[in-house]
Amino acid sequence: MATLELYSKGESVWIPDPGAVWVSAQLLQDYSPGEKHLLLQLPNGEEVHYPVGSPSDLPPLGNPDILEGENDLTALSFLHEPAVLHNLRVRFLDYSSIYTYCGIVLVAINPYDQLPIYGEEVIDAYSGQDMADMEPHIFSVAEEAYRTMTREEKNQSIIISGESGSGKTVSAKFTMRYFAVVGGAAQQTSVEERVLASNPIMESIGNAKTTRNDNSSRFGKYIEIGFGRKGDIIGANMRTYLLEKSRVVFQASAERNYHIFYQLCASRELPEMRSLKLDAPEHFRYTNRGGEMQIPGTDDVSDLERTRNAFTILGVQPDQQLELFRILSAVLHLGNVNIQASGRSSDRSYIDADDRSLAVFSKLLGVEGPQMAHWLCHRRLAVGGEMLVKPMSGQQAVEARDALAKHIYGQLFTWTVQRLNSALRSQRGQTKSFIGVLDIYGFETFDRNSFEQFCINYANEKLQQQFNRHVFHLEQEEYVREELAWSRIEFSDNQQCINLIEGQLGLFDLLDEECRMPKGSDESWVRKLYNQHLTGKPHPHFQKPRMSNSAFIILHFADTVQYECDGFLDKNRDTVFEELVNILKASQSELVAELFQQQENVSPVANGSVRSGKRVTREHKLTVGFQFRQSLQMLMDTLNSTTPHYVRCIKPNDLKEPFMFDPKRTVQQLRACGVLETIRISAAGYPSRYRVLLRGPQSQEQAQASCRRTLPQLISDPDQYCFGKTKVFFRAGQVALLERLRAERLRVAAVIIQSRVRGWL
Ligand code: AD9
Ligand code: MG
Repeated sequence: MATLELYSKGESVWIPDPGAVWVSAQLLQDYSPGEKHLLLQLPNGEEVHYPVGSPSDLPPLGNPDILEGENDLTALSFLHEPAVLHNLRVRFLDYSSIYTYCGIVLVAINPYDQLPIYGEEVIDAYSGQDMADMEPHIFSVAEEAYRTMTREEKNQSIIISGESGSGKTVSAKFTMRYFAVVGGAAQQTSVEERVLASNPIMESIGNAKTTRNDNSSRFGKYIEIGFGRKGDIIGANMRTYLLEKSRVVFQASAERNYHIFYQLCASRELPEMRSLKLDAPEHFRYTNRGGEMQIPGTDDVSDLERTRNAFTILGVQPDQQLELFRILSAVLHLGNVNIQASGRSSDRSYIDADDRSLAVFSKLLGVEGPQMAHWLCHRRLAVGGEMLVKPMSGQQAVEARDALAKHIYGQLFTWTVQRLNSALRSQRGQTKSFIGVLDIYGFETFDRNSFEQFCINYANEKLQQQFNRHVFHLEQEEYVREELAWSRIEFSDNQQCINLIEGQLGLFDLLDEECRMPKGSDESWVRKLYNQHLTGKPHPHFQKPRMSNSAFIILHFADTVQYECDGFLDKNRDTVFEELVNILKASQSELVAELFQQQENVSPVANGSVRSGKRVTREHKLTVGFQFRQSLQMLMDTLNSTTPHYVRCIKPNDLKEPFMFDPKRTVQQLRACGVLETIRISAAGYPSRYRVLLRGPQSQEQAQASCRRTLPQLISDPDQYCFGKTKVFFRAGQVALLERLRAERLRVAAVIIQSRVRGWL
């Protein structure tokens, strides 16, 4: 709560507005406690009575004009949502400044416009500079990480988050380019070139057009760039998270499958591509579901050329590239295999002996067509100790075919990452330290949320916790360093919500258990969740929607999200039938055989679950959820062992319009990415610090002494400030108070000067 005396005539306050979220209004009268209204003037001149039941209803105060456009939000005297929003908007719209600090976080607003701020000369300007001396920039974060790494010989990480289309991947690429320049030899050597070449490859196989972003990354990535003793890049290694495999077989309206498929289709007339028997993407079931095959401004043919060049730079030879393309084309042909239903109640299925797509698929992968056809439509079951072969219904066979396609793609993706990693491994001795760049999906809430959103939002809870703990740690360290008479600051942790998800009898735990049950179902899992977390003492972060028995609600730090349970079990199991994989393992193609050697989620022979048609995973540790939890824990361990730097990307409008600022969308993201939470944390302590800035020949002691003398006269409540060893710490609002006094002093001085000039005094 700001000091009441600041609510005086002429001051500005922020009041809620349905369109602009917040609008500024001027106080026309002083406020005194007990009054039921504030008399305000809106920007359009209208006067309104703003109801004030009690002082806690008072609207947030505006910041002094002098702080407008500050490049660090934590320098604002009042740290609240309207102030943050206003400041970001002023910088973005009036100064075209897309970057702003918020303490240790860099906020980056997507300009949707090519800005001349990323050239090599800009990199040179930032290189070697102190972050505090430079305008906020993605390069200043990169430089800070690089300098800290060389100075302290400690690993660093740059954690980039934000919603889809906010600019994470672009930012990650800029940091990589920065390192390639500052950590490169005088002439670009093959190492930096290889590190950068990994980007187009990963984008071809892991990015796709969605309704939100024409080049949306459908996986999370953490790339560690290794540096040698002289601060030069010597290698890299990446880890990926949760590729969206469902896209391989289905795309929502106006979306596309992974870029690589369209690149291949577009290049089908090239002589070396002829054998792949490709067609236009309209003709493949796996590429035409979204209805739009072209991305304006994108040329799939030249993009494939770029992909191939990048592969070559990374040492994947053209013949091996063709092997990869063969497998990818086979996936497309697999999708066109026609499965026919038969039998009295359509409980059987078959594939025509002359199905052309099956023939091409089998030829491309070097496998037996008839075997494939048989095992796409049948399944082996153990019933009473005996092995039976059961026909599958048309629907089941289609699912089996799609599961196989997703599996092949997933294996190919993993293989490519491993292949790139071995090409990027340092050949010039030991890595001294690394800088890891994390480009990971931000918090997501859709109209319908499923397993994917659940995993993504869980990852964001973990990252937010890491962030909170780090911020607190830093704050506390500063208080200790300044020897403040203050021991610990309290902070709210999201551990409870994390426990709900990953703890014992938590959501993942019960999900894995349900997956192990032969007759497990999504509905029975969600019932167990209600039982576990609502009966007795209800979990504070868990709720059941009133109108549904097949959904659950989690109160995340960023938002409240309802998840539909439908499909959780299947997505968590993510299995394919063993017989199909065995056929691929026996492929004549070396690469195909290699891809399927290490098996993860292959269903063993099912156990009596004939009627339910469910696939069974026996090994609990192989569920997608289990693997995701594990890889995330490894990521957290890595991040915690590094010095973190944070970048929060904001998408300012949904129309991809250059320099257009939608306050509603922006506020929503500021809340979701934890920027406002950080502000809240800072505001709970001493957010404003002024170094003692006194002119004249005063010694440090004299300056401090005059501060100690003066402040009690200016600020009556001694709890509102605190003297550290080298700084004075102010509570929120106090800087505004001092600024006002200063402005008044200046006004008086100005009047005096004017009067003198005019000869009145
Ligand atoms: V997703 O979660 O992978 O769907 P990202 O990665 O957050 O998403 P991306 O980096 O791909 O978004 O940015 C989306 C688009 O915004 C880019 O293709 C550019 O057209 C645009 N963009 C983002 N950042 C900048 C920038 N600094 N300058 C200009 C930008 N354009
Ligand atoms: Mg991306």
